[in-house]
Amino acid sequence: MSAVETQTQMGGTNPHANIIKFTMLLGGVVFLLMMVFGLLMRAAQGGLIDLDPSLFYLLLTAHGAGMVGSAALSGAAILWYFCARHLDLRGSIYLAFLGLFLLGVVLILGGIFIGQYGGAWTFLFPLPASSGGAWGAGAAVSFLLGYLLIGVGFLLFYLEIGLKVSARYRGLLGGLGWRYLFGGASDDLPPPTIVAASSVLVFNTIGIVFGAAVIAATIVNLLFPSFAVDPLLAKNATYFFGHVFINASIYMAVVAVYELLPDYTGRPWKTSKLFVGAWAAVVIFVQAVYFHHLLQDVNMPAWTLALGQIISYASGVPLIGVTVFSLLLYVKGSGLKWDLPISLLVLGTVGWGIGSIPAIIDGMLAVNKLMHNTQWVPGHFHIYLLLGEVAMAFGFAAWLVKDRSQAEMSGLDILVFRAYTLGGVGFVLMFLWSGASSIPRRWAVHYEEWQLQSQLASLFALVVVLATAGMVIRYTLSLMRRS
Ligand code: HEM
Ligand SMILES: [Cu+2]
Repeated sequence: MSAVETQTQMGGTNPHANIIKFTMLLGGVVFLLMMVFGLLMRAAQGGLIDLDPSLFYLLLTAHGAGMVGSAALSGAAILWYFCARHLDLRGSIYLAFLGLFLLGVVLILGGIFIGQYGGAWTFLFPLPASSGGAWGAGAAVSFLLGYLLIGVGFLLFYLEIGLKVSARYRGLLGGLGWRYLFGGASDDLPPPTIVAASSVLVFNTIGIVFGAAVIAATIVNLLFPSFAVDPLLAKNATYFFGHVFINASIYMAVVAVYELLPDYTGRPWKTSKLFVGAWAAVVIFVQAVYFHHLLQDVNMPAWTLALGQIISYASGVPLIGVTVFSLLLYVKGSGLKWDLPISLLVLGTVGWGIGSIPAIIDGMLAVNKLMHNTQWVPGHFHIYLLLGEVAMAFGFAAWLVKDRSQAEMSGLDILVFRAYTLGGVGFVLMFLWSGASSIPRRWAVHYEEWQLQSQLASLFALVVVLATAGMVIRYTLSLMRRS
């Protein structure tokens, strides 16, 4: 064990604790604000409020980019915090990452709310350039430059983890644990956190590089329209990036479960062959399955669509299976005392697992033809984000400020947890029901026959917003009390 390991694992303080606490505050506040935007959109679809359609698309863009951004930021903070238990990471790199991230956010917000860019977080070419007069090229450039800065920040972030993993575990292969899979010795095996970190840094770095390439090309095209971009190629790169990036946020956050559950159950989460194998499968498949975003593109070669269908979502299944199953085994009979952090972490893991089911369904060609542009799609990803990544992030945040002398869950904590869970479940079910009723996604205005689902969903969303506000306030108060 290195000095860092002994110091931090034996209850000492994590050298990055303060900046991570600040990051989680930032992430929590943005999650809350973006949820309010979501509530406004859903209420408008339900005819409960009057929202100008052009404003709806600004909110939709901000909601998508803000939520994905906060998920990535909170996931990264979790990963950094726990990697620092095993590696000697440089705080200055994290500061540079956070600085670039915030600068990116400013450019994105400026592009949306000052420049009126409303082309959705997926910036699908040629939409940024063909606004029909709704926004100018400058707004789209600002939005895309913001993404680019965030991407550069992430590359720095992963480079630092990659360097330190390589130095400590004899190369990245050592960190991934792949030698062990093929008969290598089991001594000096990396802990689960390092296996996860190494895997995510490999596929997310590749994803970000593709994203940066297409963003750079789009920016050049916006400034010099004669510079042609192949739309199908751009779509491939964009969805490769988007798919990998949002998945990476969950794969980073789940590290909190590997590291914190043992505190509660007294049973360490071990690196097994199955565990290493499941993560190895993720590294390959999470990249290979982005084709499921192109099932509607008839001009794609048939084999790519077949691939998208066959391995579709099989990418996540081994890992989700292993993680959810192990979690249940660890919890069962361990006599663990439930508090808010561990309840949220378990909810996040189970929500992530459940959310993969409607995703697999949508990954089937026959279903996709029918469901793809319906609210079935936001239905499935709100399960593994709202009830997955975000629950894990709030669980981790609550653990950061946990009062070690108080083991019981207060009445208020129970109320907040139940409201978040039940509100969240109701909210996502309304999306799935809407999708099954063929209600399209991304429509600012809904027919009256479609409005019941949105109205009920707005009610559930309000409950989620209130519960989340409760968690953010609780976190802020605990932070203030401790300092
Ligand atoms: C109270 C919580 C939330 C509410 C009320 C809400 C509401 C909405 C609504 C109404 C839409 C548009 C649906 C449509 O296409 O017709 C949407 C889309 C979306 N939401 Fe949420 N949402 C919530 C939480 C989240 C969370 C936690 C995340 C991720 C961490 C998230 C990520 C997204 C994304 C990526 C989109 C797609 C945007 C697009 O189509 O361009 N949402 N949400
Ligand atoms: Cu995908």
